[in-house]
Amino acid sequence: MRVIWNPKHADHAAPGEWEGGAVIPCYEAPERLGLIRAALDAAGGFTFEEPARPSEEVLAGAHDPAYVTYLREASAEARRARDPAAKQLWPTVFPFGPNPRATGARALRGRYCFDTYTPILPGTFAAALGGANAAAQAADLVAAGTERAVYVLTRPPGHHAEPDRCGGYCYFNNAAVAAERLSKRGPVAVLDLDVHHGNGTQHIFYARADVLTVSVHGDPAALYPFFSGFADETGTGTGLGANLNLPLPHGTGVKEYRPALATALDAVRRFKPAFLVFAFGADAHEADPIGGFKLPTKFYTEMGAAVRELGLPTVVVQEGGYNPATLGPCVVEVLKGLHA
Ligand code: Q9C
Ligand code: ZN
Repeated sequence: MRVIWNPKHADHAAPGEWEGGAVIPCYEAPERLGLIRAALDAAGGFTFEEPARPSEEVLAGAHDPAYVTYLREASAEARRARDPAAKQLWPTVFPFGPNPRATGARALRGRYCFDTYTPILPGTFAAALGGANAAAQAADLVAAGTERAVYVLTRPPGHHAEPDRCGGYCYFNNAAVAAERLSKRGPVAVLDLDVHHGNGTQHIFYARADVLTVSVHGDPAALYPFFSGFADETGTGTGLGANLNLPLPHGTGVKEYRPALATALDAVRRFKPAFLVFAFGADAHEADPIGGFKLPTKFYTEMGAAVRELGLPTVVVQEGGYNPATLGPCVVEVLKGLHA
């Protein structure tokens, strides 16, 4: 299986995340990518490629130009700073509502972000753009029909990134970049099986009838991202009916997950897409430190095989997964099931 990986990923390495009044070690760390790559190497059958020269053009349709400019300039500002504290840009105040006069540097940090897990560092823009380009390249390979499934090995992840906001460790929505690109050639379904709701992907395509978004995740009443992912969010305008959320309670195991996955796959089949984007997170695993679900490693083979059954040309995009011991094995299992 061909793997497009993001060679710029380590340019973004957050010093920590701001949780409950303290900075704690960051779950989303560069070692994640190395662990996945080592596991795929050990499993065998995977070839690794870098995307061609990164371009901002791949972001069109997924992100607002003003947000792209902000992220580029904020990363440059962090790079130029001499004081170490000024090399990390953290939001402290979030908007009360839209205010076009809120244009100061400190206002923009809150304007273009929605939580305290997603600082902007000197290399954030380059790392995020590398991931978006990896996703675009994978989409092009799958669209060309030469590959049935391509895996995008990247971090930081993407599915929480909104059209104009970073959050949840995410800056550019890699899955949305792939889906937008594929949508030029036919209807696309995005299936998101990260344990957290893919709010960014949902919102990017919320009014579109040609891109179905389906997400199975922890009930946002109790799990991040809290403000979206509820079952009654079904799309808007011509996109009404083209979003499906399947929230499941804390503690969900295989018995509860399997029927939800079947419902998600049925919705994808009924939509009759030409392409699938599979936003894959390993954080529904029983050993994940932040997910709260109870899926064992062996279920990931079944998950991959169930997705394979759809018989669709597929771009798999890496999202979350935060247990260093189980992340690699989960990815190997899901890709084995998908490709077997
Ligand atoms: N102290 C993804 O999986 N909340 N993002 C963490 C832990 C943020 C997860 C709380 C979780 C974001 C791509
Ligand atoms: Zn997640």
